[in-house]
Amino acid sequence: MMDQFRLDGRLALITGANKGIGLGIARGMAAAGADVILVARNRDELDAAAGELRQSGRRVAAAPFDLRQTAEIPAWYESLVPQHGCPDILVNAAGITRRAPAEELTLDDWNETITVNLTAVFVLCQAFARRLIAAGAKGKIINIASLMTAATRRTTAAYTASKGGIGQLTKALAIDWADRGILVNAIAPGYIATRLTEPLRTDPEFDAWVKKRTPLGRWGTPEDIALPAVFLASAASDFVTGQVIFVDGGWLATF
Ligand code: GCO
Repeated sequence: MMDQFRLDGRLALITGANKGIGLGIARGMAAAGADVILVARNRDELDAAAGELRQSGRRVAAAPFDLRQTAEIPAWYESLVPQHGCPDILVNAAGITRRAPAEELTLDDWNETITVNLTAVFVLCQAFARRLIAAGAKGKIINIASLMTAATRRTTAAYTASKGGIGQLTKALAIDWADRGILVNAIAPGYIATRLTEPLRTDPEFDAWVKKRTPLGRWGTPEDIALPAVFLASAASDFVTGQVIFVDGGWLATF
């Protein structure tokens, strides 16, 4: 029964895998037996992550790519398959934020945030699903949403809109692809200690607020997200699709 949580023989493509939540999930999936394809813009960081993960004994590939180039995603994805095989797990963990009061947010910052956090996720899900549908194969998609899929705070309009979209896109794709055996879910992290939140953690007032506002009293870690992701990638979640699972330390359970 517990082997249902294993990922042996699976191939996971993970974006944002050079750091933070994406790297944490890559570590968890490799430990559960999956081979992994790591995707990020920064080639040096990606190579370092791949080098570390190869110690797990799994096949690990580094596939540098700039997800802002959304029109190039289909051809890039197709180029990976002959080299590495056809992924049956997709983790969309890449994400950016451009914090500013809504009245000051530039159109470029809005567009870049929506492009990376939402449009690229849709296009990559489409490329992933097309391959599996053509092969009559099943698969699992895990999108990384956010507390801001359900709530928000000042200066985060673009990020909040993108993560709200991720919550609903997850459900839409789950319903479109349920009859193809492609299950689509999202993990919505609370405040996690990553590079993206570093400016907030180093702000003593913000740090104290997060620790007070989070019922479990701490910032989350990428490892807190890794095992829920392994669960959603594994056979243990074969009746779970279209769900947004909040891994937020209890944040949204209280006011
Ligand atoms: C912020 C943070 C949040 C977190 C996370 C919370 O500016 O408040 O960056 O957006 O990154 O998404 O779930």
